Amino acid sequence: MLGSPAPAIAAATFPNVVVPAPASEVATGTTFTLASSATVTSDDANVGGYLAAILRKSTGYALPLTVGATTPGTIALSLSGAPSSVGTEGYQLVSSPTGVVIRATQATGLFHGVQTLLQLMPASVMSSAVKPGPWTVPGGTITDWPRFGYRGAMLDVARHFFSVAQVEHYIDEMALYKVNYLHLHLSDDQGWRIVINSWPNLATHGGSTEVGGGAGGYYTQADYQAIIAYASSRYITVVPEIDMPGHTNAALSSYASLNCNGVAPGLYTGTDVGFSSLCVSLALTYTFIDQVVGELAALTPGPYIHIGGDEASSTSASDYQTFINKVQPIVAAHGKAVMGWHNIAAAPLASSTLAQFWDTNKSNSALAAAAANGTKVVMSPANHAYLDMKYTRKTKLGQNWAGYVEVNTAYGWDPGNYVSGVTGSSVAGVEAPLWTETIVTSADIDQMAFPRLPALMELGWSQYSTHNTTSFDQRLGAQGPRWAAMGVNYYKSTQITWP
Ligand code: TNX
Repeated sequence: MLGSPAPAIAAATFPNVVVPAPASEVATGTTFTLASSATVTSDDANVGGYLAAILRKSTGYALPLTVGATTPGTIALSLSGAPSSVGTEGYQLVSSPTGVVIRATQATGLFHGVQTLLQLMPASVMSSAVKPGPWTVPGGTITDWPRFGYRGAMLDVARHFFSVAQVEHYIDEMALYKVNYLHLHLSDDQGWRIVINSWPNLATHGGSTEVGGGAGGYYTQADYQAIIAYASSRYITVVPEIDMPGHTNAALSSYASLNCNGVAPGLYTGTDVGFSSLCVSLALTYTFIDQVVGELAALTPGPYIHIGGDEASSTSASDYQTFINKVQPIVAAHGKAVMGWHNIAAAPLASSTLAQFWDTNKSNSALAAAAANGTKVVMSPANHAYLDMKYTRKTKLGQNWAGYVEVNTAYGWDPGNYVSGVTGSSVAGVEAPLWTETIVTSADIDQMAFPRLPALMELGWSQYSTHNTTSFDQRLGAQGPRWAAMGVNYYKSTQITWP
């Protein structure tokens, strides 16, 4: 009939389930269903093995894996043919009725594509027991790459010690949300957690307790290397932190000679901060740092050694500057770049030094000046990014000195435009620190990290054009059944509708 409108064809859309939100999604409306006869091919053995292991457990299918095959399997992970827009960490995922192809330029991109594929499948795919399926994947193309190159999670193993197995468990959880740096806070007033062969008392004495007076513990150098290898199998780089000049009571207690007065203080099991300092005027202090950093650098393949530098309230301002000036070249001499809490911007910073912003105050003139001079900054504002802040007044674990951090507070800021004078290309990324004064078990870690860690990693990965609280809350809700399938002890925020 003349003038009648053409019938509307509903455009297909992907289900709104992927966290972090991908850069681009084009749905076709078709569905792929994994059959028991399906095969997996991969140009990278590690990523192929990772995917096949997860799928075999929950589907019960054989899913034979061929590495470097010329004919693609039902699920094919390919290191050729990716569009250049995906860069080094991104991927393109194409799901058609006959199978799924993920293309990337590097194994890390394939791994990120695999996380997206798993999130497009039913939640029970994450179960470690066989489930019924059907194992469907919606059809279409996802092309995805990160906004920021640094997407970190920090675990404080000093206030409470966590075993290698516990750290690996957390690594597996963070990998689901495209984290690429694990910052290990290895020393503090309450404990020193890694063996340094040239200063053995650090671990044996300094590692012998923790907050509350428990047994503490420490990593042997082999343990530390095992954590690094495990993280690397999930495309995560370890950043070790030795906090100095403050937060050093465990070291000062281990060696009387490191103290200005030559007297070793006792071990400390409380939760105060700001009372300890290395002796800035002592030559031995720098021999100590050189040897500690030397051993740590030799064990660490990643580019950064984190020197802390926070809350040095027992160090005078001029001593603090002297100290940072002396320590930066020591780290550089061992072939590493310095990372430090933003307080280090009180001293002139080397161009390779990465500052980590943690304050609740958005204006910081020293940091803005450093950024104007080329310093890159990782954003961890305590009132949005600290996983040890309570969600609400009722939260049992955690602290509240930076306020309460509910899910939408964790999500509701833009790391690329947050601290005045530290925007755009000055921002290296986002990190979610978990301090552990009140955190003791893996279930505690889960409770504080989920769902806020995925919220923060969406800020780190997703293009800011995708930022939308309504969409995010829906996608986050879709993670709940996945965490249930994995046994993650997540916080059921009332801000989210959990299906
Ligand atoms: C501040 S902010 C600290 C840590 C505490 C934390 C507790 C910063 C770099 N340091 O020493 O563990 O608060 O929330």
